[in-house]
This record gives sequence, C-alpha cells and structure tokens, in this order.
Amino acid sequence: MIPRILLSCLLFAAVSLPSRAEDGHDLWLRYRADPAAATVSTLVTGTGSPTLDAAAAELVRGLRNVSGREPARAHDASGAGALMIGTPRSLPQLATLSLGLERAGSEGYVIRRLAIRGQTVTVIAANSDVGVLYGAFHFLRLVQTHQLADPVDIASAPRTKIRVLDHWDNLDRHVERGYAGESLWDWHKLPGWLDPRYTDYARACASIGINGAVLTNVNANATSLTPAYLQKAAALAGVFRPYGVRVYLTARFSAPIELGGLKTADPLDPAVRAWWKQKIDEIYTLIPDFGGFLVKANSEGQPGPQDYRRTHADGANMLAEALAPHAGIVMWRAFVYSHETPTDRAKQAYDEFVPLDGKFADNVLVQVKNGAIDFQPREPFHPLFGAMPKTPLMMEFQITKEYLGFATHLVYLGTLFEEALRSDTRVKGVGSTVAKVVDGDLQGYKLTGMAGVANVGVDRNWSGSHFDQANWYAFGRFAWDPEGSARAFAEEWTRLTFGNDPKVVAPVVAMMMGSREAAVDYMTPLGLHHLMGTGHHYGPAPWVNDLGRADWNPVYYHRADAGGIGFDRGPGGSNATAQYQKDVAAIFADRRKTPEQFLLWFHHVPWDYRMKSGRTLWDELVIHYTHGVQVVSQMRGTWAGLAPYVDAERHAQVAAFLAIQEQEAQWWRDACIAYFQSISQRPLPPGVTPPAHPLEYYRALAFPYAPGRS
Ligand code: GCW
Repeated sequence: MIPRILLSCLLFAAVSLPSRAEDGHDLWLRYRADPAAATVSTLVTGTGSPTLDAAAAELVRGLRNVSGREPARAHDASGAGALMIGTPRSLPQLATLSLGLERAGSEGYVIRRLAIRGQTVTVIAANSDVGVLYGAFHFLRLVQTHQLADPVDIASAPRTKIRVLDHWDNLDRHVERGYAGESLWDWHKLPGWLDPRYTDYARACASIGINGAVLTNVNANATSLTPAYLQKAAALAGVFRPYGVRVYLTARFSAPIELGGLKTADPLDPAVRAWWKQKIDEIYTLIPDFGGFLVKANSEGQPGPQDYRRTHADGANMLAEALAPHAGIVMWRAFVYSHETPTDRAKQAYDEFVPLDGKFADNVLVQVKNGAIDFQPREPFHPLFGAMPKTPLMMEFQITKEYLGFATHLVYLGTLFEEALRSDTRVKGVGSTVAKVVDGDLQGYKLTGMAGVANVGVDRNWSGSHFDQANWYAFGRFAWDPEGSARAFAEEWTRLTFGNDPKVVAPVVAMMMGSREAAVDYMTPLGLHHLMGTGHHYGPAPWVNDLGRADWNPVYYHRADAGGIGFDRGPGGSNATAQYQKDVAAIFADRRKTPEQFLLWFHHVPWDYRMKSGRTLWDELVIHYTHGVQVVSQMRGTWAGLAPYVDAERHAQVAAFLAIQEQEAQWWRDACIAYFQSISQRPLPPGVTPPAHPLEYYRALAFPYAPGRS
C-alpha cells in the first residue's frame, strides 16, 4: 500500500507539473498560467441561454487557467474587479449604463471599463447573445496578450455577415486538398457519437467570429442530402448552435435525379423545383437554423443548370426560392471554366457571370476566388470584384495550402489575404478596394460574406502544422474585418500561441510576414502560375504538356519559348486585362507599368528584357528563385535560435518542418531553373549555384500517394 504522505506528494506533483502537452491541440485558446495577465474577481451574469452560458463557461475556463483563480459568480455587480457580461435583456443593469451599444450592431460587442458605485468594473455587452460570446473571446484575447490597459472602451462589429469555412470533406472522410488528416466529421458514428472535438471546433470558430461551416465538399455527393445524413448534419448543428456556427451543405445539382428518381434536374422543370422545395423543407424540420447551400455547378465535371441550357442564375434562383421562406441562402460559386470555351481560362468566370448581374435572387451570393485562375501563390485580384454591382460577391480564400507547400511549409497567408483585399478595383475611383466590395460598402450589397476553404482535420494540432493554425486564425479575423492588418493578426496569434516574450514575438512575426513572399519566389516568381505537379499539385512540374485539356498543363500558363516567357493577357493577347476597370486595365496592359510581381501573368516577355533592377528577366527570375530558398534557410536559423524560448515539443516539429521546406524550396528552385534554362538557353548569373541535378532527374520524380488528392 502506498503511504498516505507519499500519495499526497504524488498527487501534488501530478497537479503541479505542466500536465498539458504542447501538441498544438489547444490552438490559440491555450489559456496558460500567466502571472502578468489581468484578473477578474467576480463574473456577473444575468439570465442564461446556451450561447450566454457558453460565453460564461469560456471566461471561467480561460480566467481560471490564466490567473490560477476561478472567478466568483454573481448576478449583480459587486466589488472591484468584477466582469459583467450580457445583453440589456439578459442583464437589465446593463441598460442603465452608457455603453454606446449601438456601435456593436447586431453581432458585435462593446468592452468597457467603468465605475459603478465607486468600484471599477469591466463590461462585455452586446445586442445579441452571440455578440456577448464574441466579446468574451475578445476579452480573453486581450487578457492573454496583455492589451487590457486603461481606459478600456472597445467596440467591434463584423463587417461581413456570412463568415464561413468551406470543408472540402467527403463522406468517406477523405478531405480534398486536406493535409491535416481525415475529416473531423465522423459521419459513420454520427449522430450517436458526438466527438468532443466538434465542440472545440465550434469554440475555435466562434473565437475568431466564424459563423458558418459548410460541412461537405463542393465536389458534392447527393448522399449528404439523404435522411440518414441529414440527421448526422443535424447532430453537428446541435453542437455548433450555442457557438453561433450555422451548418450549410453543398447541393449536388443532379440530386433530384440521383435521389428523387426524376428524369431531369432542369431548374425550370416544376417537378424538379418541387423536389428541392420538399427537400429543403425536410432539412429545416431537422435543422431549423440551417444556413443554406454552397454550389459548384458546371465546373470541373460537376452537373449544373447549363446541362439544360439554363443559366447559373436559373440554377441558383431555383434553390434560393425554396430556401427564402426559411431565411436560407445560396452561395453559388463563380469558379467555372469550360473545355468547350477556347478562351483564356482566366477570362471565363467574368464572361459568364457579368451578363447575369442583377438576375440573381436576393438571397444568393456569388462566391468568387481571390484570383481568376485558382488559389495560386500569387494572383492579381479577380476581375469580377467591382464588376457585379447588383450581385453580392463573397470572397473565397483557400486556407488549406494546396498550392503553398501543403502542411509542412511555413507560409502565413495573412499577407496573401491582405494583398487581395487591399487591391484597388478603382470602379468608383481610387480606394475602391476589394475589401470594400466584399463588405458591401462600395456597392451597397445587403448580403456580404467571406469563405475560407478549411485546413482542419483530425490531426492532433488540427491544421497539420503549428503555423498553419495561424492561417485559420487570420482568415477569421479578416472575415470579421476585411480591412484588418496581416501583421496585427500575426502578432495576436503569435502571442496567443507562443506567449508574449518579445524575444519570440518579434522574430516569429517577422518570419510569418516574409514567408509567403519566399514561397512565391521559390515556386512561381514574377507572375508565373500553375507550375505544380499533376493531380496532387505537389512540387514543381513546369514541363507538363500532355494532359487532356490545354488549360490543365503548366506549359499553357508559362508559355516559355526561345523568345521569352509569360502569358500575354494584354490587348495583343487574350485581352483579359480589358476585364478590369479602365485605369487598372491600362496598367496591366502595359508591361512597363505592370507591377513586376504580375509581369508574367499579363505579358510574354523576352528573356533579355531589362527589369527595374537593371538585370535581364532571365537573371531576375533565377535571382528570385534563389532568394526564396535563402529566406527559408534564414527562417530555419531564426527558429533554431528560439529553442530556449519555445517548448521542446513544438520547437522540434516546426524545426523539422522547416528542414523539409528548405529541401522542397530547393527542389522547386532547381527543377524550375533546370527546366526554364533548357528553353532560355541562357547561362546562370555569376555566382549562382546551378541546380543539383539534371532536368531529367526532376522530371522522373513521381508521388503517387501525395495527400489531398481530388
Ligand atoms: O483548386 C481546384 C482544386 C480542386 C477543387 C477546385 C474547386 C474542390 O484542385 O480540388 O475542387 O479547385 O475549387 O472547385
């Protein structure tokens, strides 16, 4: 028998040792003990609701862990250091205070510190329960990042209404373009088993303002609309509901045929319309707050209204009409390109959708990728932004790094999001940014939204790597505020994830801020795009020229020949530049005015063309490729120097991943230089190391089991 004294020693050791593994599972909601953080003596709450209770529970959990002391609970402000949370309805005392609650709008919050009966109290107030929840998470962020300095008077309201994660998750749990393990949704065990991760997922989403999850892949499977699967989706909706996260599904356009036994899915056919109406009514009996549908139609083999010579608007409006009585919406994707259309793929979405402006029902948003090709490391902004004033366009970003090194490369996407959102469409003069299109400010959209293709899976750290969590985080923060700052979000995330020590924060933020430019350099510098391996999109394959459709081949995009390299999209070429507002078009159409980062996107340029640096294009290309690798080597060095300040577990994984990234960056650089040199026939600039292997070596590499395949 263990002596009692020893037992209590053991118990003490068990509770006092750092028992929480630093495996990344806690995301940015780590709530580690911090003697320097602000404390709360009493948490004051009024009448509860599932959402208000979730807010209170999160505050108790966070404050208890950070300060080591559980706040007392009360229903009336009492004593200094109290924290009151609620809406004027749940906590009537709040109605008597001058909080400026109109600033919070319907979903935002106010955080104020003020004196009540001579005692200083802090208030988190909102006009809705979910606003209180968002305020609670923001308060915890302020506590953990030491930003609660007096006076406190913060008001924040989301600038977009629909802030969703799009999960490209299949019912067999394979995640298309997913690099973080299988799908979180354990369809087979739903609805009976509710994995606690579902709650943690909802907490993470709510903490950054995400209010919707599209559960299923846009390459849709009609089975997700069968009664059995709707029950499963309803179970998830039940878990997410207190956190303000609504469930959406993808609608396979041919479902009336596949599930309903109809002969057609023609959106103007009365029987088809009746089928969808009945299906949608059925969904709402199970999920009363169902958000609606996301639809990929007539794109990459998906069925759609054009199969029946109907338009995208006909298809979207059919679903919208049935969803409208339930306040549901349709997010209809503009990612379309057709092999029957011989024009430049970059032009096709604009050509198809602009004529439909004004033809969509009020509860339809058209979801547009940030660029006109496909989530490349860098693309100019999509010309649809600004071009459809009568149709709400929502932004679609890709958080999962299909084209940016999968899970292992450290590539912070905040700067990509920021670059896209700050792009100036000029449709209403200078300052008509994409952010202002998306948040409705510019063209008066009533519905607004932002979608991010999710990067989460069952991996212990959710996103496949510690730093990939930052991309989920930054997406949510930008969806809340499209004019937010990538640097500010990187700093917040770093403090929440690795602590407030300036010795860590400054170098980590610097690494993050430079990381995406490095990836552009070692993969696709100067406007190059779509050079990746076939199918899995892993690694470089600029030589590929034998795929079924011209626009699946990298050679279609880079067009390198003895004379030069790049895709002529100016007036003498595909004239895609004409799809932009005229001042923007004039810049992109002129190779001297085009920013060099987009040069080869818009122009076919001679190898000996003089760049702004004075170097030839060929030399500049090689220098960019080389520089990208150098930056990754520097990131490795920086990270190695952080070993004393970061826990061993996370430090080791990031270090290992950076080593992989360095090798793969070198591979990208070497393979691309070897290939382009075989065409340019130019020597490398002096002092530049030649590729490690001959071109044939790179061409022969094969990766049949690369993850995330479609
Ligand atoms: O980027 C491409 C991906 C496909 C994806 C498609 C889309 C879901 O390679 O995997 O399909 O875009 O966005 O629809």
